[in-house]
Amino acid sequence: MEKLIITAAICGAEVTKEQNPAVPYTVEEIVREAKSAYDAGAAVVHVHVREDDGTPTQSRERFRVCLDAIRKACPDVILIPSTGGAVGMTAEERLQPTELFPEMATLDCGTCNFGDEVFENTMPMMRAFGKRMIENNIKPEYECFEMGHLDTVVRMASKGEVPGAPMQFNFVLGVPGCTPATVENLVWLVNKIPAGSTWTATGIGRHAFTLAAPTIVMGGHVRVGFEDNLYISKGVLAKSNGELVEKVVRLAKELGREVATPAEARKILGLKPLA
Ligand code: KMH
Ligand code: ZN
Repeated sequence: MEKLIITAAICGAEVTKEQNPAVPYTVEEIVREAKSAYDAGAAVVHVHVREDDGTPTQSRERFRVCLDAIRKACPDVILIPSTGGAVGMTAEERLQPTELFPEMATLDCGTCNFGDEVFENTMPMMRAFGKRMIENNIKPEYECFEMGHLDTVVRMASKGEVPGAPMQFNFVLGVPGCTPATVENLVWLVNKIPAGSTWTATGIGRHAFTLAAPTIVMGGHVRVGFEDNLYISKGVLAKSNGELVEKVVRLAKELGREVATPAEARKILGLKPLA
């Protein structure tokens, strides 16, 4: 079986230090959390950025500073900046990190409920995001929160509206209001991806590790991190993103799956090797 790519979603836009004091806001804290995940075995870091007070931002300059600082600490890591940002941000605001020409970025595949709010990703917005990623040669990670998101983005790829094969999907399951994090739903989604695609699964909250285990067995890749889950076990806050990644590494070891280095992950994802 292909080696396992572990992604760490270190920060997100919604979680706060009140919920877990280790949630990073400042550049230094973001680098600390990225490094802890990288040292534990994450080949990929999914990046959101915050103002020092924790306010989510999509500022190009804040992204530039954070991405550069993470690269300095974790030289070969694959960075996937968010174009999802936080609920309520405009498309223009959200697209700012694509102006930095990252090798990858997220592309969210449809409007959905997000707890009590609505995360807006209309077809025209998605076309604009797809066009930008084609123009700037960015490989999207297609974030699917709902079953229909997968069909939508595969259809868009067939029309050339978003980058096509090989596609990388992230099935984010268990967001309140969206598709639940069950093995049945995961299998349904994985059976529908185009041949030659790669996929990652993200279980939200208490589903982080219960979805990671079947994903490891099924040959998918795993995302964990404070964006998705703040606990290492029931009622026990994780001390760092590294601790969450370490748990996935342990699961992989027990289940006989090797963990990919960033260079191996680049190959699996069809990215260019680093010069
Ligand atoms: N913060 C969520 C509303 C992404 O990074 O592309 C959206 C999100 C998805 O986190
Ligand atoms: Zn995100």
